[in-house]
Amino acid sequence: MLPHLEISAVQARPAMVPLSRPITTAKVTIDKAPLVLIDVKTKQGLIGHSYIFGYTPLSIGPIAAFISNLADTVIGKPADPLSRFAEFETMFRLLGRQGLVGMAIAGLDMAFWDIRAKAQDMSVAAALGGEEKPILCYDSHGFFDPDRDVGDVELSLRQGFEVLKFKLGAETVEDDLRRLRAARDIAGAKKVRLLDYNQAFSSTEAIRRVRCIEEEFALDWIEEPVPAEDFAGHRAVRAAVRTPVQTGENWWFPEDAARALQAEICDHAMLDLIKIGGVTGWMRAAAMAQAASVPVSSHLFPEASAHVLAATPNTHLLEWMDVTSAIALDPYEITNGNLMAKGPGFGLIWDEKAVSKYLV
Ligand code: SMN
Ligand code: MG
Repeated sequence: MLPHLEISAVQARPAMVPLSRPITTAKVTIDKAPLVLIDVKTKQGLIGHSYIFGYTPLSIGPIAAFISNLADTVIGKPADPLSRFAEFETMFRLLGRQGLVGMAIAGLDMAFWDIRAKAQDMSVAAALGGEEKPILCYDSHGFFDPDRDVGDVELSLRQGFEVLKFKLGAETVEDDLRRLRAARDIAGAKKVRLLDYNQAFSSTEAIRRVRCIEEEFALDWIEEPVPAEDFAGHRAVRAAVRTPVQTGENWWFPEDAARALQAEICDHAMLDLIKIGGVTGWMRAAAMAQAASVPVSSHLFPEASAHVLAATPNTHLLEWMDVTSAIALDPYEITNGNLMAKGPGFGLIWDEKAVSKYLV
């Protein structure tokens, strides 16, 4: 029986953390990572660490404040992820767990799993019954600009990535093709394998664009060609093009995964730990994907994703995007295009000296 891991304190700190590479889509540029750092302490002295990526500086203050409100509902209770997850589900049945509410719940769930694994002196991967093994990654590039981003692609090659993703959605498909060709000239056709439209188009325009691109590029997936909630649009694209359709980074909790998989909107699924409901949500959604024979990849959160993908039977790819190296002691590093889970817990330790520079 695990020692009764009573939660004694919860800390949520908003921070704007420098990125080694800005995140660019056709519409927005994120040059600093808007994060909420979560630390859950237990009476027995363990500390669970996790973080939330908030997409915009506007979100991190409210998320941190909401987590502080949630703290009052868990202090004095055991850091048992499944019990706390069920309690939050009941607590927010009327309000709903989408948006900042869901992100806060997921962030706490991940900190609880970090504690549970540390209490057994294990990694989260091992605590889930998985093996700490190298997970094949792809390097997630942005809206490639040949005049700005050549060095980023060359670094990917030096790091041993075999798979690269680029975000597209320029004004014209000709401009998309120009960008892709420039990336292929550097990396070679075999490595330019994934495209992300970030929900940019109607199904008609997405079909037109993908049909143009797949004439010249053999892709493993085209991601979010239409708005995430447009299931009919995803299905229409999937039926009209040869390239597999990828989506899922905007599925809220396993219930959204169930609806999307039942509607057969995609060939692949990519789960976002903070939107799918943390580790608890991930394990449930990944099981549904396996039952539907849909391969599972991760979105963001590479550190924790290396752990859950090690316990996911139909693992496909881990999205590499360096978000925490500026604030982590012993940051995760890519080895020959792969990433390996390390413990104890998620193997995430904050460099408090660095963190203090970026708190907002
Ligand atoms: C993405 C969008 C915005 C921020 C981070 C990542 C993108 C992806 O959808 O799949 O990497
Ligand atoms: Mg995406």
